[in-house]
Amino acid sequence: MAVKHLVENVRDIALVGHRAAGKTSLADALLFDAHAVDRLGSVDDGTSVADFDEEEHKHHFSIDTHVLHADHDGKHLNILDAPGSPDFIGAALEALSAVETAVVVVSAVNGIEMNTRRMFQEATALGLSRAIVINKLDAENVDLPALVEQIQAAFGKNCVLFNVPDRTGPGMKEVHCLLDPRQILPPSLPVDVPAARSQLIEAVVEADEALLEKYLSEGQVTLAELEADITRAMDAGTLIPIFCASAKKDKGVRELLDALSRYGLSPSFSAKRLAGLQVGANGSAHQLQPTELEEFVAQVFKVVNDKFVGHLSFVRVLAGKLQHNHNVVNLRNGQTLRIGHLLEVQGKNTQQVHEAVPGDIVAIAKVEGLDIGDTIAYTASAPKVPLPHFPTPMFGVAIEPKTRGDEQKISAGLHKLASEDPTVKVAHDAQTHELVISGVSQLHLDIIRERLKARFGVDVVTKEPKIPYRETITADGAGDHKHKKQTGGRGQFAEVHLRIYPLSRDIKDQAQCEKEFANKSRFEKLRSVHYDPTYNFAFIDHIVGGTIPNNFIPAVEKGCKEMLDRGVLAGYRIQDCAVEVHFGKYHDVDSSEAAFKTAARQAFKKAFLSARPSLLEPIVKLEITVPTKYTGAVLGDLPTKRAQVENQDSLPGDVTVIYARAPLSEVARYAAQLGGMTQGQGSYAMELSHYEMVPAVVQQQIVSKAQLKDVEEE
Ligand SMILES: Nc1nc2c(ncn2[C@@H]2O[C@H](COP(=O)(O)OP(=O)(O)OP(=O)(O)O)[C@@H](O)[C@H]2O)c(=O)[nH]1
Ligand SMILES: [Mg+2]
Repeated sequence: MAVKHLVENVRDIALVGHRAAGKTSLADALLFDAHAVDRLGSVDDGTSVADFDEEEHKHHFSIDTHVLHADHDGKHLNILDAPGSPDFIGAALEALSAVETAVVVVSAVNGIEMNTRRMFQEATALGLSRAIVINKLDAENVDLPALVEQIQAAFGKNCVLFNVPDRTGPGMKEVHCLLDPRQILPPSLPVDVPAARSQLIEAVVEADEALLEKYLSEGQVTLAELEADITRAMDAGTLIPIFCASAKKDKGVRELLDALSRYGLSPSFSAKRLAGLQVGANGSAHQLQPTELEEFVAQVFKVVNDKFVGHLSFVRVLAGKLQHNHNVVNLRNGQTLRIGHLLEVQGKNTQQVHEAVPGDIVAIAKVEGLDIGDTIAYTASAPKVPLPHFPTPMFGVAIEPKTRGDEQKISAGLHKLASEDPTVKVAHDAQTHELVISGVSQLHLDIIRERLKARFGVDVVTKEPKIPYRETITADGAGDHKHKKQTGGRGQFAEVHLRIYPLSRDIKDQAQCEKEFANKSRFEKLRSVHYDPTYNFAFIDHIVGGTIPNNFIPAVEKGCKEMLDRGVLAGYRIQDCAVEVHFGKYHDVDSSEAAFKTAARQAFKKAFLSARPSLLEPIVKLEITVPTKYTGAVLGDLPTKRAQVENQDSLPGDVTVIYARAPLSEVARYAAQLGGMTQGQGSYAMELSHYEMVPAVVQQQIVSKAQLKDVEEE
């Protein structure tokens, strides 16, 4: 049973950055140097403690955020190793939502990359303290001063070297700390030591007015004075220390561990994050504090459904103490949940603990009903922690089982996988009857598919999801049908005559429909009207003289409504029309409900086709955010997608937002195209705006494709 720690001795750290910068290698080295493991794990030979998952071994990249911990120098470090591929951004954002410090790992070989920037910005937006690790300094041809310059240009002058390697390249042996103003360092170091040291000192003293004044007037400060102010400077963001390392060669790792333990922010600094969360009754209400004595509040930041350990919900305790064998309330739905086992997690290994204090990151075992972002507490009146922000997935594919009968398993598996990843959404499209899964990218969904197979044993085929077109008419029309069959015994007979009219989209309910459309001035002998808002459809009974007996009228209406879902032109849902039944014939013996339904369906088809039918397509609103230098390229490309640009805005940091509307069919794969145009730096949000008529040429293509399919199916 692990020992309990004091809040001020906890350090919560997320390792983030671009793909393959060496975050997982660094995590393994940190564990090794802290003696949390006996052997230095390696991503290359599959012995990493962090990347233990089957798919991670196969692909050689991280997919999930892995939870690790180590004790060092009297401190308890929770280390969250996040994936660096933008495809798994959801997992990286989960990690950031649970920590005080983001360690942004940069590859010395590649410098700043797309996701380095994104992660740095996300950490800044969350108000986290940030540090940078330049990793892979053992590689050939590394230019350290140029890297530092690049980092400062991108993230600010407050990014300063904290230590320096004796040399870069395969011969790298150690790193030297720049902090002590009086320490004399070897002259051969690969940077300008006095200049780097001044930058470091200035960044530290800037957070402390008295010390800054002393430094400006006397020109020097002591090591003790600097050390006393580092944490404050990291909290204020005046200091973003850059550490030098080679994770693979285990160089600079011990020094990083020392610095994070000694100067890193403890959970006591999470007060900012708790701002505005009130506890207690009105009179005595106070701000939630990150202390053990406070009311207990924790937030779920990661969920796993493991084959072996079962369901695990990872929580970050924000205030108070979480104890095992207690009930908690899920503040999202008021549900009471029994917490049995609490686990401290080291990669795939777990160890039971009795309790957790603010800053602790533990997993709750085998409790269903907790989603990412949920707040749990002992009392239902506790404050709800705001939900972390995750991007809305826009890359969709339709999923079908390879083996018939697997539908149930697929749906259950996908919902489990979606519960683990806030950037996966699963939806059953009622209109197209497809199971559509949306994610960040093709790779992201490929991994989901692999996991579906590995964990739930189901194979699926994917295809582009259908665009939910709709059908309507643009003119009045008419159609009739005589259904007559004589096959031995009792025959079938029904004849139905219909007229069809476009119905204005402004009509919203039965009363309005009666007032503005289905009234006696238009239909002289009107008997009844049934309005259906789902389809903006009206069924009008205008039968005179009982040519269709009253008891068969509902069958006529049913027949027409069946066609609304089936569609006539190309199999899409019909909307905005009214049907009038005005004449028919029946047979005393052979007429039946079924016969009238069939006759009505056929009459409806004919009437619909005579009324200049048209396809409607969904138009989406797009909000596209790009670095300003790509604005021209994006604006030039939009018209090729039948898009209309409506507005454009400049944001701080040389970013432009473009507002446009475009047909969904043209931008269903926009993620990849925008990525290509902006070197992966563009993003967009998309939502439904309205339905519009499809251009005639496009309509022809869709209709002829649908007819081909009809023939095949017959
Ligand atoms: N030369 C050298 N290679 C390294 C170092 N650190 C990691 N690597 C190699 O870089 C590759 C990627 O390392 P990972 O640790 O998986 O990188 P990561 O940042 O975790 O990657 P993702 O999680 O997929 O974003 C592996 O082949 C490592 O062996 C280093 O310090 N020097
Ligand atoms: Mg990794």
